[in-house]
Amino acid sequence: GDRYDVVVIGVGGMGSATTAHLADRGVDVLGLERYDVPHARGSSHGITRIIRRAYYEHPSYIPLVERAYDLWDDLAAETGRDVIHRTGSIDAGPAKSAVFEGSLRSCEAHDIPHEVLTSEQLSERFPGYRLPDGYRALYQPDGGFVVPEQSIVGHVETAQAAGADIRAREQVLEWEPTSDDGVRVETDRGTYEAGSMVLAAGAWNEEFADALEGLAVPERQVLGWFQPEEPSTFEPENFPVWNLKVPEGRFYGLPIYDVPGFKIGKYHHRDEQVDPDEYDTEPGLEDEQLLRDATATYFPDAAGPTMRLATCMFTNSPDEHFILDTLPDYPQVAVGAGFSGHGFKFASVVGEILADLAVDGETDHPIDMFRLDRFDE
Ligand code: PYC
Repeated sequence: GDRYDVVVIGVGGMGSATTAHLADRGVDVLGLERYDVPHARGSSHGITRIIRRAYYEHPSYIPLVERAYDLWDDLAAETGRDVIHRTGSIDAGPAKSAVFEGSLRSCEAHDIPHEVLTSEQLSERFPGYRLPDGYRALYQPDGGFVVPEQSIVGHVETAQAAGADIRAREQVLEWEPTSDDGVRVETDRGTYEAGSMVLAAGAWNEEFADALEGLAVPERQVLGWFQPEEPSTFEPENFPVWNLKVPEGRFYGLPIYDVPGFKIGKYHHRDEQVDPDEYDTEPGLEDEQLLRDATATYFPDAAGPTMRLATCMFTNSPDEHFILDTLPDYPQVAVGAGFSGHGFKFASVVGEILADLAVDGETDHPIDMFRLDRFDE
């Protein structure tokens, strides 16, 4: 079979960025994608994906998101593609909620510009929001969204221009280590050998490494777009992206962009763990109602007719923090997994980290928190 320096399994958000970084370094890289480039069966579609510096999940993400912003700007400049938009971001909830308090803590720890608004001040400034009295909202002006399909195509074009081979509709069946500490990868079309390998297969990662068993669990999600009464209220200039903790759960949403509707989703939508090849990709009425109810309560002017619904997947790790590492038994295999519903914004920097791990076995980026050994008993 053919020989490469690195084979990347999965050419979605993370894998496409990885191929671009590797090719840019002069590494001979093959990217293998089971479906299309891009496709809508995984976790790298849906037209808009939130990016935010106010990282309530943990301050350790902030150095990575800062680098991700720079790399998204570089990709936009290099390709001329519509990759990133800045709308500002809102992280809101009761004054004592992890979403609000966590984002405030992260901004304070890293000197990130921000403002704290009451529910009333928020609605005055951005009239689309109607939060309960007593809630707090952190506004961070650099928040916004990344356009996933454009990002993937941009990274693939960049990779190809630097000599990468990218192949869609080619399914990896299995891989094995070789006696020279490389890998052999068998697909439904051929066999390849390489010095190292990157697992960037999203919801399919678990199939390729015993060490990931139970640590990267696919979950069905649903996105909804509803027509606002007055569209301008929900256009990017007037409506920051948001994360919101309310009694019904944790929701997120984005302004109108490319679909004639306000976009909303709920984290862990209906808690449905799924097989990525078998799940119901068709949204149903129950899915829609859950998103419509939250829209009617907290964004009443956006709760008009349904414009679009889509499913996608989270791939959850046990602590909902990322997995970025090499495999314990196979240092020639780098893994990006378990992004737990908040990874896409980092794809540009994850590509850089996985390229580092594939070439050098290590990275200068601060990834200690994301190592696999945190799950060891
Ligand atoms: O990280 O802000 C986020 C996000 C929105 C939807 C899923 N994750």
